[in-house]
Amino acid sequence: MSAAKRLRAVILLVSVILLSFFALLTVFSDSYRDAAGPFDAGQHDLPHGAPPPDAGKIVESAKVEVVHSNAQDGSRLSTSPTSDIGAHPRLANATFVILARNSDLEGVVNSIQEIEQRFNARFHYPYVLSNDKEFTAEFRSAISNATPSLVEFGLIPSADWVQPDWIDEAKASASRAKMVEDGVKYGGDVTYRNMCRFNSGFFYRHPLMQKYKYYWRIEPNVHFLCDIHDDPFLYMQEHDKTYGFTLAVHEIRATIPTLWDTVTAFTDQHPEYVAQDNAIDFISNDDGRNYNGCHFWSNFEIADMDFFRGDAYAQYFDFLDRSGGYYYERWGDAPVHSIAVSLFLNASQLHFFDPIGYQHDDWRHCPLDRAMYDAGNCSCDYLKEFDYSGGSCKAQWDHFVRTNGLDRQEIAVPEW
Ligand SMILES: Nc1nc2c(ncn2[C@@H]2O[C@H](COP(=O)(O)OP(=O)(O)OP(=O)(O)O)[C@@H](O)[C@H]2O)c(=O)[nH]1
Ligand SMILES: [Mg+2]
Repeated sequence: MSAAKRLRAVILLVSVILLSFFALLTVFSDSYRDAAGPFDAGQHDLPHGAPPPDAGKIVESAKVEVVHSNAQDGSRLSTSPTSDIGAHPRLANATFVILARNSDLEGVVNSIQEIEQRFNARFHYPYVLSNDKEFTAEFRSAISNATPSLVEFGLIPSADWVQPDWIDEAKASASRAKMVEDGVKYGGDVTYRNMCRFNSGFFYRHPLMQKYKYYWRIEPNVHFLCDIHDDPFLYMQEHDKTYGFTLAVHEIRATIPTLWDTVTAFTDQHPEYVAQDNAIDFISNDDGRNYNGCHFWSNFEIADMDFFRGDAYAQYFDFLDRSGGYYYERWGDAPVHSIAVSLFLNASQLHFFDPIGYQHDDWRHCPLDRAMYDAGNCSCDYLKEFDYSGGSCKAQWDHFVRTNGLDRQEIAVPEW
């Protein structure tokens, strides 16, 4: 063998060894991440606004070439137009978030399939699923099969989930018994209370959520009734919106007897957190003396976690939590979120997403604008929607928007 041939053979051999080494490394790191599940924190402590670290993986599986943009806040990725599935060219730093039990598997798959079909097959936003118990291998694999996007599964630390030990259990159980007697929905259920507390004050602190700024909350067995052509996250980002909703409803009074008194005790101590142009007139009919029970239905939320991670909300949540109302009553995360965004944000930062057709249980919203109804290929019956029926607060929202001149701003951006 000549010297040149020998050299070529050596180079070939070294290349093969190196390639095998890198292939093994990739397989090992993927399976490590899958097995790690519960909050592999080291991987996730990126600053807010940073692009998802695994974004390459998201689109790689969808055969789209990814280019990290040079945007100053680093919050966007741009994809090349070579996609064979028509990927949207821009992404916000955002994720879907789903809290679920292993027993919710079918419902979660249904919800993911619908949001993929109506929206995410073109956008490829990732998903974060969390659970107070380990997700089973079956759950993980079925969910991962429902979308080509990145899916991460997290275990909720028990301190963020279980009833805190400073709650007086005798008092809490007496209150649960009374609610059961009174027929209050979920009145006797401690895990429901854990869930409401987690969704109020912990989901956005979860290590898997740290790298994201915006989230879109999804629940098992919800329905997306229209095609969503544009990106709601980008809409939020570009129009300085912090909290977006589709349904607004009345709370069950028996679940929140002292919530408003507790909120006003907090705002008396911290008037500096109340925004100048807040939306108090949406949640109160008498200038703040009483809560009217209106809240944005939190099973659908698109929101900016910088708000929840900020001082106002952190202190507000701690104050409410320490009062014990999650367990001595049955405070829901929906009124807790809604009161906070209505008081601590300017009303212009709240947004009603009319084009997003959405259904949870029997309550649904379909676009009120007929043109959107047609353009979105909506599958819902216009006559059956909930917006102006008894339990809805949409009329209060309309009134609030009109009397504060916010409708003019909404009209200025007709696409949403
Ligand atoms: N991991 C976990 N998730 C839960 C638990 N309880 C509720 N969830 C999830 O929390 C979300 C809200 O729970 P739901 O039971 O739908 O509560 P809801 O929407 O107020 O009530 P419904 O009208 O019955 O849907 C759903 O995504 C559930 O899957 C629980 O004990 N563990
Ligand atoms: Mg639900």
